[in-house]
Amino acid sequence: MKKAEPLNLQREWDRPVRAGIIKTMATHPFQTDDVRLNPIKDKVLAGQRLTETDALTLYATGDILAVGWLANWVRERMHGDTAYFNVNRHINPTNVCVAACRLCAFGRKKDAPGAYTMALEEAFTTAASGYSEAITEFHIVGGLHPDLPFQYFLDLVSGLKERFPQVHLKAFTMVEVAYLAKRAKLSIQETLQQMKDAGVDSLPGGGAEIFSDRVRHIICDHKIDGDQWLDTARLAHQIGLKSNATMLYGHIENDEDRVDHLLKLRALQDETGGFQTFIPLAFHPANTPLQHLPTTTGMLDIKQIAVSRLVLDNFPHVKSYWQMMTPKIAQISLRFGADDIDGTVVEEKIYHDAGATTPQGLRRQDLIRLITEAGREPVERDTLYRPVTRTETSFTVSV
Ligand code: V47
Repeated sequence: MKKAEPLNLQREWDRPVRAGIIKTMATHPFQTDDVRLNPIKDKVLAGQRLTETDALTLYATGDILAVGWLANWVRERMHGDTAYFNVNRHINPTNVCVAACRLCAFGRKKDAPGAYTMALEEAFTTAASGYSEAITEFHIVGGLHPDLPFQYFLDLVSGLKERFPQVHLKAFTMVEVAYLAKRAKLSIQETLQQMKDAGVDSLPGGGAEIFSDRVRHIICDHKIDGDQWLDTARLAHQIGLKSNATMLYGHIENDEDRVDHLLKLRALQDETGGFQTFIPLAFHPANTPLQHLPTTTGMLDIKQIAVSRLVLDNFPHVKSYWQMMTPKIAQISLRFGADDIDGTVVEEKIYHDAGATTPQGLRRQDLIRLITEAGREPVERDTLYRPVTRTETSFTVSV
């Protein structure tokens, strides 16, 4: 009797990705039957800047593979096969917020059920609870609390710095900065300087939403407007704080609004060079006043990543944030323009309140697997994109 073949119990993802299994798109010739894309291809390959009309064409075309080919070409020229991730924890000190944005399911009025504000000690304990993973970044954002004094936020930052000196503090959106400045009766510049002095190392990209006044009036009426967001970012960059930038898409905006947003960010980046990463955020409508809207589709998510990479030629990084995009779309995005999928995150709240079905955190090895199976080389980074090398118990950052 023929002996049975031994069962291969090795899981698919434990096998090494064989070189050449996944051919980079760049090894295939560019092809499209959409003639409008040919002049755009010529510009991209010549390293020329795309115009507003080009960007609108990229949104309008149905040829996602051609747009993806171009974005991938740029991405590989900038980063080769490297795909970044980091080990971070989100801390949301309060969900109490006066803004009542229609886009948001996270914010609560002060006395509403579910409203919370962490005492400082509670925030420090929360920070410490994920620390076993040797976190390199705390991402700290929260609501616009009507009573918490500016000093609370300074003490939060300095207390975290004191307890976790090697962790980068990426804290407070431009919207929070502007609100705290108003409440503390300080200039934006002074507010940013005091935050920096207390230990803020850089700023996250949130609150940008969509700069268009028409859309902003509907989705986040009481937030600072687009120009104020950009002015605050400019001031942060001028005092040496790097920041990220986001764009919330997939609600009531149109292609023109998205292009306007990208071009405004590109213009500011020409001026300051202070942006590190652009992160398109797919709108999650559940539990928001806009919950009648459909969620984004995979095609739009992928296209948004690709168009961002092509238009934002002066942004070093485009992140496909797996919490928003799902791990599957984030992984595919690594071949459509993205070079980063963000981090372990640990305890994401903002999109989970808005119905996100993704896990609230992933482990290092999960991120590495996603990247490796996309045929990319995982590189753990710190917030400033310096490679992180780990041993069992510690990590070092290459400078
Ligand atoms: O500004 C709020 C968005 C942002 C919803 O800088 C929503 O590295 C979708 O900016 N559906 C905060 N989005 C998150 C953010 C971020 C995330 C990850 C990394 C970085 C970074 C920044 O989340 C808000 C808003 O645009 N948001 N509600 C919602 N229902």
